[in-house]
Amino acid sequence: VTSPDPIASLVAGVLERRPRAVARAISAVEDGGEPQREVVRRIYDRTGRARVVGITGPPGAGKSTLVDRLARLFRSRGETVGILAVDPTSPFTGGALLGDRIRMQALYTDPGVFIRSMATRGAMGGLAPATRDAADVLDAAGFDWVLIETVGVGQDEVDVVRSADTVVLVTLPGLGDDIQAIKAGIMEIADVFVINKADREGVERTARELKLAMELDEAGRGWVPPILKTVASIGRGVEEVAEAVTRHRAHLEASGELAERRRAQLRLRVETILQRRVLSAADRRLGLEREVERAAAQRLDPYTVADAVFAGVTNLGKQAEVLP
Ligand SMILES: Nc1nc2c(ncn2[C@@H]2O[C@H](COP(=O)(O)OP(=O)(O)O)[C@@H](O)[C@H]2O)c(=O)[nH]1
Ligand SMILES: [Mg+2]
Repeated sequence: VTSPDPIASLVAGVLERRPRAVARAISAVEDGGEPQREVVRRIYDRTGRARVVGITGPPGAGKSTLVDRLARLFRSRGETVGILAVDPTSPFTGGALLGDRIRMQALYTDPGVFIRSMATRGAMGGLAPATRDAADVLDAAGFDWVLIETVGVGQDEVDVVRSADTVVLVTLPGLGDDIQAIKAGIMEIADVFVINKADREGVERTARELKLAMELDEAGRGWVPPILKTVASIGRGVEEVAEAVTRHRAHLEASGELAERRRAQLRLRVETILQRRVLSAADRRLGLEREVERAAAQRLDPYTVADAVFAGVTNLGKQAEVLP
């Protein structure tokens, strides 16, 4: 890099939607530290325009296939699409059949599409923050849509999905008990339900089960999540999914809920950054591990130890020495 301010040229490239700059900016937010913060600081006022959609559900449900179909549909309307894949079993990361990868390859050559798989390990500031920041990068780059694919398990993944304006839960017929598993955490935040592989048996039953599970927490939502059936592999029902997502966005805007969600998202991000920063300061600067060992030897209670460590962190903060 020849520029005296590498982040500035990187950010300029992002705003011009240059693929290499977008890719490098996303690497920067994955690597953590000052570059991560600086990239987000400088692009943030250019974000907020993209429609951010989280696509979640169990492995093999057809999320990648649906994302692929949605991307094609949006492109056929002249809209641009950024895709973030957080799923380690995703074709983007080489987990699936060769055919899928070849299919995705066609999209790679289209400058209106940017596809990136997030490192599920090694994001220094955490996977969820890195993914949200990457979505910001795509948003600032002017992509009309940001599609985030992720398997819906674990707190990290739930946090990723929470940073979307619209959450699409993709499931498949015959999940049975798995619906109970999905329920924990994701079900409550799904805005659109998709039963993919509707070419298989058991679609109606799964639809009934979903509807039952949903009705329990439907009250007062103001938005009744539609249950759609798709055969993503041949594109059937994909227009309806796009339509539902668009309708949901309109609902968010009309009801004022969009601003509310964005506030909640910001809060979640700030909380995550704070948690990590306090822990990291305690760990790296105050020798948390050593403290714990000493406390264990002296049989100190956890509150006393936490008080002492927290006092140390507060002190670091006063000295403006809080860590990345
Ligand atoms: N029968 C059937 N197969 C599908 C459908 N959608 C996707 N598949 C296949 O299911 C497999 C898993 O799909 P994939 O999109 O990778 O699922 P993901 O793990 O949720 O991303 C792939 O072999 C797809 O070709 C569908 O609607 N019907
Ligand atoms: Mg996938």
